[in-house]
Amino acid sequence: MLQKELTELHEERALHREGRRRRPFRTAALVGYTNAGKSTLLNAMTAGGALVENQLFATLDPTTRSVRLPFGQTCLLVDTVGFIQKLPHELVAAFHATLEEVGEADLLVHVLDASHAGAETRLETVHATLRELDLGDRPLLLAINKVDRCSPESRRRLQTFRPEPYLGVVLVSGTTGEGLDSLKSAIGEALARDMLAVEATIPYDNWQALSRWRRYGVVEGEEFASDGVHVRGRLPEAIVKTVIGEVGGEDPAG
Ligand SMILES: Nc1nc2c(ncn2[C@@H]2O[C@H](COP(=O)(O)OP(=O)(O)OP(=O)(O)O)[C@@H](O)[C@H]2O)c(=O)[nH]1
Ligand SMILES: [Mg+2]
Repeated sequence: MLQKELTELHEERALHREGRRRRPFRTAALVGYTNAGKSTLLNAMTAGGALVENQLFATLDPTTRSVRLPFGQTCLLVDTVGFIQKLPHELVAAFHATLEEVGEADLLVHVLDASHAGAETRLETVHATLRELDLGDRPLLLAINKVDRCSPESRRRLQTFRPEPYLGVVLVSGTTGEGLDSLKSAIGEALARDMLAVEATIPYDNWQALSRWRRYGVVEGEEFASDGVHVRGRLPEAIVKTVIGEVGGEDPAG
């Protein structure tokens, strides 16, 4: 019976992964302790209206918003319920909804409260939680939040903080807006890592292809030639064909 359950679980995960690959938009989930400032950051980055409150578990339902990244790429940003070591019983259901969202994410952005005394212990707890949830190998960025409350010394110390296994560390403040552009760039770069490198010539009468490329992928260079726009960049595998068609595209990555 256990073997059967394991197999089913495995198949389910594979389906989820496949689903992730087929969606054109990439998804990044904000994870971390309660009160770290996840909802504040989501609001600041998307100018939306996610609930922000200085209370335990202000976020009970995951909230998703779209955000424009540098180079015009769009991604979905998911707000989640904060992780803590021992979850009150009545919040388990809310936590499960969050876990489903987190499980679907292409990238996790761990939001850490720099002004909290036990920040390093919390970093470890979140890692342990992610490992328990089988999310230990998901690409990770660290957003060190509330740096507006840090002393110049601790800022300097944090600037050289490069813990494993993060792809990048960004110092941010959801309230002052500091570092948000850097965070967006870091998210864009991390999300483009598993896209395919593509070069194509897009005829001038197919402007939709170019706008789709900008929306779902990354345009790294474009040149206006007589036969169309020569574009170089990256695209999610799932939409290479719909964007550049069967003809005119090359895939240098193979
Ligand atoms: N000084 C300062 N305060 C911040 C910053 N970001 C968030 N806060 C404050 O921290 C408190 C918690 O912020 P939230 O965004 O609700 O935290 P959260 O991580 O979403 O919390 P949960 O939804 O409970 O998991 C609020 O009072 C915010 O105003 C920041 O960059 N600097
Ligand atoms: Mg919140």
